[in-house]
Amino acid sequence: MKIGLAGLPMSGKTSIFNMATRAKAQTRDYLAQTDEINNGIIKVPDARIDKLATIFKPKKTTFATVEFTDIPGISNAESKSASKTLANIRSCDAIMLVVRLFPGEEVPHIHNKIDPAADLDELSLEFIFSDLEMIMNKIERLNKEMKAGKKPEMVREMELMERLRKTLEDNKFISTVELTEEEEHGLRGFRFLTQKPLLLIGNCSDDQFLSDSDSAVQSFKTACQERGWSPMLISAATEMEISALSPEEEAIFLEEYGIKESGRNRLISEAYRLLNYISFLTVGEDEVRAWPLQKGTSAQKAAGRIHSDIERGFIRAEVVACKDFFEKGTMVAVKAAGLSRLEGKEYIVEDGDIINFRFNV
Ligand SMILES: Nc1nc2c(ncn2[C@@H]2O[C@H](COP(=O)(O)OP(=O)(O)OP(=O)(O)O)[C@@H](O)[C@H]2O)c(=O)[nH]1
Ligand SMILES: [Mg+2]
Repeated sequence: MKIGLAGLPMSGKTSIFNMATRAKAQTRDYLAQTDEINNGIIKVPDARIDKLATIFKPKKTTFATVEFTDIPGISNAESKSASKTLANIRSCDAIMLVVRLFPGEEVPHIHNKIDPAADLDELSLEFIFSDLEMIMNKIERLNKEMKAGKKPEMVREMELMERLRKTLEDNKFISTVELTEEEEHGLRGFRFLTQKPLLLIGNCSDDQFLSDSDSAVQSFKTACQERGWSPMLISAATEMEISALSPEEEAIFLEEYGIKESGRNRLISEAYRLLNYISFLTVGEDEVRAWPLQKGTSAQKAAGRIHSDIERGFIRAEVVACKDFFEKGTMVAVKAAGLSRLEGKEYIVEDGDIINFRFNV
């Protein structure tokens, strides 16, 4: 799963990328607009895995991972680099849109002032236009095909495309359209920008982070609310410094400043939630591991995440909720208490299930 950091130029995307991945990618200075895309893979912090590793003392401990990609700013729809940027965003599974809230005259800005609501209008228009263009092309192709011979599925598809067109022309995102499972499936190939899971990051100063009454913060939150998007505040400059510390130093720093959770951890867990992901766990002497999985996945499909042989030869899944395991302390005690379940292939895996697959190949 890949999460794209997108937004207007100079909003702090690369700073947030550095904070999330502990990387040291070049942030923007006045002179250089970098066209570079930064990619980084980060492990998803998981206290359950830490705990299981101390119990099983495995040779290897593996956390779930999320891939972040930092995309240069969208400047304007006319330029070539803008369409390249939008294509890069299209290839992501979810978008984190970075909006600048922090003040500072010295940094050039698209409206020459800090105006999160206007930034959001501009970004959403770029996305809407880009999707609309794809839909218009599709409608044109369908019209041609229908002239050559009208088939019922073409009529259905045309009806859907017209519905999406109307939505976008009304300035709304495709994610607001109710789709049947079949329609949803049919649209997957388009990778519409306005259909992707979306998280709004307000990049603010330390003062703004602590003050709810700041006007930029207010305007950002209201604009998100109006559109039904979830907002999150991060002070990228400070968090980038925090993430350059060693984990021990970081813990001391956070404690000293009374910060409950680092921005990096908040960002990663939000990313997980945004993608509707859970983790199932496997344990043993060789490896303790978290496996990311879309919520609602069956046990047999989950087995396929480990190996296609296990999916194919699936017999049963032996499932123990890790909460029960931590309470009882050992697998023997869990079984004695009747808390180990044998589940079939249709069983829907839950977050924190410790699973041992029985299979036959
Ligand atoms: N004061 C302050 N400055 C910041 C903050 N975040 C980023 N900056 C500064 O803003 C400038 C742009 O930051 P970047 O992270 O490079 O922004 P970007 O969105 O990646 O920019 P492009 O890739 O060029 O679109 C840099 O000079 C940063 O140091 C912040 O939270 N506070
Ligand atoms: Mg950048």
